[in-house]
Amino acid sequence: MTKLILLGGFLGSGKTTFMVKAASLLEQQGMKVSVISNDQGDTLVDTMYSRWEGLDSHEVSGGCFCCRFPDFLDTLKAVIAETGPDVIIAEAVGSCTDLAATVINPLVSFHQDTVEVKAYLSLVDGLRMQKEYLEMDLINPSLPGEVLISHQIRESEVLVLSKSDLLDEAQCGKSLDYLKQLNSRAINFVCSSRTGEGLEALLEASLKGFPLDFTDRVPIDYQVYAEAEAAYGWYNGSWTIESTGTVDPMDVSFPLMESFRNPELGEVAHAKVLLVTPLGGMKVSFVMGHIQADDINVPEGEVKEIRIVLNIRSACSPQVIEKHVESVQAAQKEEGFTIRDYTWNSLVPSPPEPYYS
Ligand SMILES: Nc1nc2c(ncn2[C@@H]2O[C@H](COP(=O)(O)OP(=O)(O)OP(=O)(O)O)[C@@H](O)[C@H]2O)c(=O)[nH]1
Ligand SMILES: [Mg+2]
Repeated sequence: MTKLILLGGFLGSGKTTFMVKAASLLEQQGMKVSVISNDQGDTLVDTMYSRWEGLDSHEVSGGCFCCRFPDFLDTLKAVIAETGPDVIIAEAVGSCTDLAATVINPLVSFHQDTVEVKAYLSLVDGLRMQKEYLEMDLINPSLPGEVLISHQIRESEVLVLSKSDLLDEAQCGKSLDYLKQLNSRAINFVCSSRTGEGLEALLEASLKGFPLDFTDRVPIDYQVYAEAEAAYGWYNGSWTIESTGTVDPMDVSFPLMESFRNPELGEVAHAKVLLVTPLGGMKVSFVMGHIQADDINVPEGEVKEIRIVLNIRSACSPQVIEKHVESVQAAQKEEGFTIRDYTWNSLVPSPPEPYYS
């Protein structure tokens, strides 16, 4: 039977990067793998990126797995019927929590003939642990954002300290101590999708399966949870820029990524960009001021046009993000580009109403 690994963890914590690296590793070991992305909107960088990486990639859009449980289940069934993978890795929306109760438990209790749930891994961003999480009170959370992140860490039985390549030994040790304080029953892993550190051991353990006993539900106040999610504006858009001459895609990506250091946007939890050109593409992310490229087949040379796919989740209203994108496009026009085929949607996540509550 197809095995399922579900990934949770806050926005930008490294879920997609992990999913893509893990899927490639498992495929190298001879397994057939499919992946499922999830988002509140559509036009998803994550789906396009994983597809571009050669993976059998699917998505549940327009709401999170918990609120769209029937869609998630239908997608699982369709993927299994059409592709018959050994493993499905599914990535939840980063601002989601309570997945153990609303997704894992129902799958294990009512749908064990569809899929064998093996692991629910919650990624904890190693970089955020060094900065933001030290300033928050996750042990006795009171602010909505604290409540959400604290719950994500506390509900999980497997915590994955991500981006370990950016941490030294002392930082890793300190972070693990802190995670233990927050959730003493969880099994902890340290992992880097960039270097591969810890990945194989984690995957091996995941496929064997972790105990999925979530009968002692970790409580969360849904009103506070809704408030935490609604603090973020959500924007997904795409457009094509065309040059009369030629352009190096790097010269487009750099100012675009730097533009997110705009205080009007508030805290940019994650801005991800896919630049698609006839020569290849690249994905670049901005997480809490940290810019990093994930190679696909980075276009080397000059091109005449670039498709830009942009997903932003930031602590401001969607209207502020829309205005920001308009100013980016105005700057691109001033540089001599023609802009066409602009489509976008933006929203504030609506209060979570899980199918299984
Ligand atoms: N250095 C380093 N960077 C990483 C690692 N994993 C992910 N990243 C970077 O972190 C950024 C966000 O990674 P994603 O995988 O897109 O994060 P995500 O959790 O899927 O984000 P959302 O889907 O928006 O919630 C990207 O720039 C990645 O390159 C890692 O192990 N090491
Ligand atoms: Mg992702």
